[in-house]
Amino acid sequence: MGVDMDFLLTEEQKMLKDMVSKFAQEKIAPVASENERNHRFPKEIIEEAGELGLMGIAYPVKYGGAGMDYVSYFLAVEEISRWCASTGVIISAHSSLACDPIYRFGTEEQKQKYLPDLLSGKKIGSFSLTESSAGSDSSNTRTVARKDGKNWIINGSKLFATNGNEADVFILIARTGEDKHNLSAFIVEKDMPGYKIGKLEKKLGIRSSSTAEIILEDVVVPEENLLGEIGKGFKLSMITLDGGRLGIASQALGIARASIEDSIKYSRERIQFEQPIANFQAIQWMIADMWVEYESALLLTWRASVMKDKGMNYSREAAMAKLKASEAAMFCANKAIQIHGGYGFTEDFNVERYYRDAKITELYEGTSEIQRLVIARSLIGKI
Ligand code: COS
Repeated sequence: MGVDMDFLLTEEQKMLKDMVSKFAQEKIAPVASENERNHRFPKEIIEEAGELGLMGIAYPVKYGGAGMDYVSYFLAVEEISRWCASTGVIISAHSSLACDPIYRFGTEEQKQKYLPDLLSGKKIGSFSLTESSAGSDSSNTRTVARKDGKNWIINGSKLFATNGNEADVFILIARTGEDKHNLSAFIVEKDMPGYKIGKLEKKLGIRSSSTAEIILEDVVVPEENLLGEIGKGFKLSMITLDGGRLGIASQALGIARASIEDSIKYSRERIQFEQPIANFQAIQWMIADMWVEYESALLLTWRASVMKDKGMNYSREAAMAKLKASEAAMFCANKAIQIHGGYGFTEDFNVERYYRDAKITELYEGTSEIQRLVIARSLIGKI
């Protein structure tokens, strides 16, 4: 099904989109459901994605990236999520939440040291901000980093780290001062002493991606691994999450599109009352509404992506895109099951997976309530 907005793309963006779509249909689609059911991380797919340049699309060639723009990257996340939302978030968390802060805030040495392996997919990245008492309220971070000679010693624990179980490199946020927002970011490697993976979450959806607890017991981090300035880790996280939210918006768009495309196919094939159910207005209206939701979210995501490419402030626009796209994904996945009827409730069709996967997009990288708060504050001001 042609997407009506392709005319806005450059030739390079179209080529990338086609290449990713082909890769996703050939390599990801056939194994997506089985991997998801078995909570299996798609290691070989991520390796191949790395070889194709998909783990570092929007980063300069000199650090091992593909040298393309953010619009291209978000298009790729949507194409992949169309077939497997777990793979979509693995790539998005790696690229937006781990590579982006290193590229944006890192020293030249840090970029040279970490980016080539991350952008080529040889290593996987993760971002550890959330804690048991610091979910929406990120600045309530309890994990503490204290300076000891030429090292930082970090103690605490983190929750819900996407890619946590497979990642080699973590962007870790810890408290470095009393003031509520006095947090700092560190580049932590999984082999650093005192670093441990804790509980792996069993989730409703996106089960091929890992969601891990991270335990930090006197982890020794060399001082050169401080990322950005001391005490500026909260802002670094918020800026990083602005980009991450566009990754999740793109993932949600992929789920919405999958729901629509599968529904159209099914409604053309399913015969009831001696005709395809696509003949019924009840079905047609659902599909029309799904498409309007999808394209509204696509336009918002597109605008914010272009703003990111232009170096503009796009916090509000990213929040709007994520809010709308996650609601579109939920709406479309719900309708997709309705159109599939009882079959949609079984594992014989993919729509039950889309429905389970869609829900997380309203939760992670800022709940829908946090997106509304960001949007409202930017309009009204902080009261
Ligand atoms: N870009 C740049 N700076 C930002 C920013 C952004 N997107 N968001 C906030 N800041 C800055 C503010 O400008 C403020 O700076 P000054 O102290 O210089 O004025 C500082 O950060 C503190 O901001 P604020 O007072 O708004 O912080 P709050 O503690 O009230 O938190 C929310 C704001 C709730 C919006 C923030 O904590 C948030 O986004 N929470 C959700 C976190 C999240 O998405 N978690 C998901 C898990 S991540 S895997």
